[in-house]
Amino acid sequence: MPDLPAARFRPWLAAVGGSMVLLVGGAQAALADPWPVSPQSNNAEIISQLFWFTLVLAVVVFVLVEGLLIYSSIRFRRRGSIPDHEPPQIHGNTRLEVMWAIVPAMILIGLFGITVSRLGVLSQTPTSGLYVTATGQQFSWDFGYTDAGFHTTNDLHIPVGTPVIVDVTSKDVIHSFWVPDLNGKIDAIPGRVNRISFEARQAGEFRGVCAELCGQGHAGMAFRVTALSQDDFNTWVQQQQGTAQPTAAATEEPTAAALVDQDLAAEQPNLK
Ligand SMILES: [Cu+2]
Repeated sequence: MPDLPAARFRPWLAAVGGSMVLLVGGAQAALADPWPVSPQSNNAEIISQLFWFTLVLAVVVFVLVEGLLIYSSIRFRRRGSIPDHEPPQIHGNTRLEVMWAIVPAMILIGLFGITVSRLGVLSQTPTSGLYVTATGQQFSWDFGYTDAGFHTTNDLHIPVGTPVIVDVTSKDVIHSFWVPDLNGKIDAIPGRVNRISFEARQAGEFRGVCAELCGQGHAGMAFRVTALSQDDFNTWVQQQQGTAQPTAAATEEPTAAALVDQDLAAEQPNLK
């Protein structure tokens, strides 16, 4: 074997090293939220179970296949010089071949069946709950609380323990409404309304994104979902409607709008 200068390997080493860094970095980014491993709703739980079931099955198959491959490569490697006679010719093993066709087929059919049955559960929308519209546009989300008569931008508040039924549409191009902790994605298509629902289990803030590349500002179409207890949600709705009664807490903590008014008054006394 001719001597290869170390310099010839350097670009390869750099490429492999760079790929490793990217892979590790990517995995870290993927492990950050949003990531469907902390389901906070009934529907997200179903998706999460399906995800883990499929992943574990895939890992078992991967380890089995790669293990056999590595074992065979080492166990049956060529030892010594090339033999001058032809190795024994094998014309297949029917039982083995039937087995390795049927077993993967059974696994895939099983996965298909489980997925379809779960999709059936996920596509059922409750008949009553809180109705909200979500309208995507380049590059923000408008949330309409039709019954309460107000809209918000990039800020969805929901009550805990109540089914939330979201009618998703778009004003311009195709977007996709996705709150990983609460449910899967659903397309926002101009001229069409797609319905999705979820029921938050506990109070908290969840990240929502547009999951369809929709233009230059696509990355900016992130929104926040805040799940509140029913009482807190009712208070928030009243605040949005501008009819909130001043409560003890509200008197102690002035709203952001009131603070801005105070600042303006301090800076420009003539305004008063
Ligand atoms: Cu979008």
